[in-house]
Amino acid sequence: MSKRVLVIGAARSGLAAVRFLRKRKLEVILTDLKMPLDQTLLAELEALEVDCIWQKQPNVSLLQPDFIVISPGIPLTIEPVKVAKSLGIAVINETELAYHFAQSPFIAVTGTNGKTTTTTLIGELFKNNDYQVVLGGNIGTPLTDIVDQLSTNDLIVAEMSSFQLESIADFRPKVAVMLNLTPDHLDRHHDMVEYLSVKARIFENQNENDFLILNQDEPYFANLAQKALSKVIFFSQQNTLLEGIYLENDQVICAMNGQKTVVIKRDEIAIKGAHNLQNAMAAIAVGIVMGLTTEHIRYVLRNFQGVEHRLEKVRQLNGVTYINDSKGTNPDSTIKALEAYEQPIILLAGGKNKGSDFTQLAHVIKQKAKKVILLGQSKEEIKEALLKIGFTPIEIAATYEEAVLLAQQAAKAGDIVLLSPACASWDMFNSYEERGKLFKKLVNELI
Ligand code: UMA
Repeated sequence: MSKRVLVIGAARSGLAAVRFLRKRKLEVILTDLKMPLDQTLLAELEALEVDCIWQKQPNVSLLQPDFIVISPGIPLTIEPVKVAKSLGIAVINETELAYHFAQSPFIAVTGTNGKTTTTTLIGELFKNNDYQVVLGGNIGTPLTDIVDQLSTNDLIVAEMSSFQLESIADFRPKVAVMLNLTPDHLDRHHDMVEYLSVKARIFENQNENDFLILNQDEPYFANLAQKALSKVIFFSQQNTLLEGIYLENDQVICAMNGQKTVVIKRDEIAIKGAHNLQNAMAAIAVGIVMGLTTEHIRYVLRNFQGVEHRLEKVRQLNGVTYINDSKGTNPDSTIKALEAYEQPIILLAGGKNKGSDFTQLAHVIKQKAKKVILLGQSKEEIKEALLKIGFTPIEIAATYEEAVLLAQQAAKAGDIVLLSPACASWDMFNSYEERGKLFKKLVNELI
């Protein structure tokens, strides 16, 4: 008898899971609290013979699925998951599903910030290197969309969010990377202890044949190495290491198996800023443990220009540079963006707060920004944090159109207009990509 799977969430992850499961002839029930408006999608689901339950939570006791695939954005506290757990029904996510069917090894990257840049950079390292390499996961492409294209000789580089790691079971990457940890998603994970323990699941199934690349400068990671069965490779901007990747006289050094090699000079790395050095060092460690030459790694690092929506230069107009950092979805990420520039900054911020506190961000804004334009659900909260420390050049905008015009009016030649919201996009958009694309469109229309 064919297995029956309940897929919860009919957006990117859920729909990919549905197509993947139907391809394997499993019976699928798809549910979502919203009914899709896209008629082509509804017709496709009908053609795929998927049973759909819209606009209510599914009754798991009644449906009796063999297992559930839940979308990452849905918290595990919803009633159907509670019922499933009480009935002993496994709840996994689509990454875990992809993992079960994948023949290729996984390199998995997690951390609060820098995941997308590091994942993309690792992808670049392995391109043209006899591997077929694909990127997926939190970066936007569901992993079930790509696993079938690859063989045992290829590589999957997966960006893994805490939401995805929360519902893995057997997921075991050949190389796991942990970049950093700062407060984020605390509306779902409650506190930093829980957030760290979810992130640390990335290496829970690894064994001595696998690698864990760990940022030694991250205080939250201090006790993780001893919990890992895999071989731990540290990287550090602060300490000299007997083994690992570290910085010495502004050069990135790789110390491995008793040998010390200069990988690259810091200023040769095309992506700038201390946070990008962290990303580059993690990627170097991955390249080294996977057998790439330092010459090749150096070549890629000299040429890699970064990713869309992350400190992305949109345009220069009348001497003002417009930067899209829509991927700055938590305060720490926006702090890093502000710190990356020396010029006066007009900051566009605000969106859906994920349980963050804006006090530290307010202090950095006071040092780095000449004006802040606030939008979205969290605008009053950020305004309050700024006023509390005496920063007053604040304007509130109702729309992105208004915010971009206000920024243009306030900017003088030599200034930076920076969109780095410090919040999720979900109050006004479906994704940070949609938010970034609108910002870029509006900036490109300015005269
Ligand atoms: N829904 C229900 N029941 C509920 C709650 C929601 O049915 O109780 C439905 C919603 O109506 C909606 C769907 O669930 O239709 C949304 O699912 P989702 O939020 O998981 O969205 P997807 O489009 O499937 O995107 C997900 C990831 N989203 C999140 O983790 C929030 C994407 O990460 C990822 O790229 C994609 O899968 C493909 O793997 C985005 C993200 O914002 C980039 N990630 C967070 C971040 O980076 O901070 C973690």
